[in-house]
Amino acid sequence: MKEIQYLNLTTYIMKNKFVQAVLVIALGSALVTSCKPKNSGDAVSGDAAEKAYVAPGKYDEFYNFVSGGFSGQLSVYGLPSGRLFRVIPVFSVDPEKGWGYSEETKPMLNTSHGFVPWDDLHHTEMSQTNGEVDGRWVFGNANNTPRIARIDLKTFKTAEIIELPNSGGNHSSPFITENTEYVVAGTRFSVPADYSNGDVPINTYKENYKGHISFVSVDKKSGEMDLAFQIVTPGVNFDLSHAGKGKSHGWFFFSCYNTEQANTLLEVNASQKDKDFIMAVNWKKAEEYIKAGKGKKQKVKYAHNTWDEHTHSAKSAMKDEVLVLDASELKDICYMIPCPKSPHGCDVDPTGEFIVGSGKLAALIPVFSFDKLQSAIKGKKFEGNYGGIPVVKYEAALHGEVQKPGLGPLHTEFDGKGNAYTTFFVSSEVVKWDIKTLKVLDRVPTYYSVGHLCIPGGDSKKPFGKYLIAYNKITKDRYLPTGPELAQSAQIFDISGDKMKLILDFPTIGEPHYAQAAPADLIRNNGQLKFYKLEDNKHPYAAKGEKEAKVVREGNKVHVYMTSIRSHFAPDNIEGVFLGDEVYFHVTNLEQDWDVPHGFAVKGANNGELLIMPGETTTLKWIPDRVGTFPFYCTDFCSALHQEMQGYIRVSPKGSNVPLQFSLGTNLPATK
Ligand code: CUK
Ligand code: CUA
Repeated sequence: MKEIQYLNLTTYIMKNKFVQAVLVIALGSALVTSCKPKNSGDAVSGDAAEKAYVAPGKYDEFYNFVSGGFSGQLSVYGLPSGRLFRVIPVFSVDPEKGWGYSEETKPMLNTSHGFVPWDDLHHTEMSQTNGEVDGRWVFGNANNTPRIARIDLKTFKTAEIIELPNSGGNHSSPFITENTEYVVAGTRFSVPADYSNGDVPINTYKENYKGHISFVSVDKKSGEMDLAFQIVTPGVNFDLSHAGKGKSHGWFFFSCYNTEQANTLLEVNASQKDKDFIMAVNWKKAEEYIKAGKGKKQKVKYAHNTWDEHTHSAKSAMKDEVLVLDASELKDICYMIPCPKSPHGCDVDPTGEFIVGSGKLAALIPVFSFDKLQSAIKGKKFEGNYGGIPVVKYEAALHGEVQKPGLGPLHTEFDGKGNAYTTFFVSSEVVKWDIKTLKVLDRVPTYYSVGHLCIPGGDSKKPFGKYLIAYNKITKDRYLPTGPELAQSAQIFDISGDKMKLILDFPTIGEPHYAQAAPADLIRNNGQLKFYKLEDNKHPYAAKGEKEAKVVREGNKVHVYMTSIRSHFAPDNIEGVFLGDEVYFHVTNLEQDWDVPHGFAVKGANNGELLIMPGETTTLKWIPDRVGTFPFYCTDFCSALHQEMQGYIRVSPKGSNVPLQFSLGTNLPATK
């Protein structure tokens, strides 16, 4: 589809209400199918590929933290090589690492709905200090059962998950303020608040459905999160957001669509209005109102799960209250800025002056000015209100529009040199433009249908504008086929020169949405943990040496205090377990050296394996389902005699007289 046709089509839709619905559907399917750029075969030229080459044994320049979308995980790649280092389980169970399978990790996935072993992770955001990426934590959002996770970059492990009440679809999340004061979450699906009666006819959306924006505070030292307050808004769909920075520090910007407040066939009914909104939130002001006691206490229920590095265990606490500010009552915390046609990405440039809205159905990119917004608010340049929230006049807040940039703008990142880079889903390209003059400077095709993009530090005050990574939705014909489902992909562009140059593409895990990247040294030298110190191990079932290994019966529960070291378990022969028992293997890895995990698996376990880091204790619950003898073994090739790292557990009928006994290196006395 050509740009000009698209523009005519848009104008036509505007003028002719009768055909509006039908044509919006057509546009919608254009968004889904997208156009394919020409010359997709020979995209990498000359010495370009060399730039992505990182020789064996050499380190990459950047870490890249990439959301896994519907995989619920976070993957860690190196840039520019595109090498995959690790998949960090966050919201989804991962049998490879025992995440959600070991007894210690199960509480991390607890919610007010019980154990939820999956979610949809779209956005990653790294912690910042003074607006710069600081390499301490990376946050991720759960879309489906609203949650925010904090991943510790010393251990590359999920350290905390907090659930969000009053929300449905936590999409506009987890974006942070410039000193990581808050991580925010805007609900994609407005819903009746948890503290109201939700058993209402769906067609009462306008009156009963509400949006909630959550401000989750982050402790400066520990990183621990706390739901500080929420702001209730009219029912709309909050899509994305970014914090102000520098001069706009203290503000947050949220894109919202479906300001039509439709609750059916949104592809038509939520595309009626010429403009939706970007909601500007003065969170400093909101903080003042909270301090002044203006927040209403509301009864809700949400889980807060934390990981303790000393007990190697998670705790889940259920909370029951939240403070809510009403945006329609407190007139100076929220302002709506009109933004053309279903805005998606909402991005703030490194100076904090420019706010970019990307209307999925718009044929231009509006860029708003923070200074102009401030004087518009002061001068009350409003055009009425939306559900009690003042609507600032479009022109009064507008810096300008990028004309004819491409089709279907989604997301924008910055290089710190005055340039913005926007992805276009429909026209499958990344477009570089000048933030001040709004002139298009360069465009490159992507293969195909790019969603998010990432420049290391690209949404902070200090971008490292050397590489740009585009995350694509469709890879038809790019890789060897793998049946009906094909890999999504990332493509790395060198953006150090005037023109963007493709240097590498590689398939990704799950569906990548947003990603963050930071200089490798920042994370490598942040005090990376190499192993857990045994003397600090406070796990209640730890065995800190083979002498402490034992098997203890408590009713029908059998606790095995087991140790693992190259290349045996202690104990490795266990008898006196009966059908109907619940067996808990608490395995402590006695190694005190980097990179020597041991694994543990037992036949018939309806469970994952354990993968136990040096100095750590981890528990596998096993309920034997039959009488017999069952082997267990180490799953991680830990030494030349790894295959010797094994043992047996004997299960006897209930009521049999086999005594509980265990051994290592000696034979147990024979019992019938
Ligand atoms: S969304 Cu994925 S392409 Cu969920 Cu951030 Cu825009
Ligand atoms: Cu321990 Cu293999």
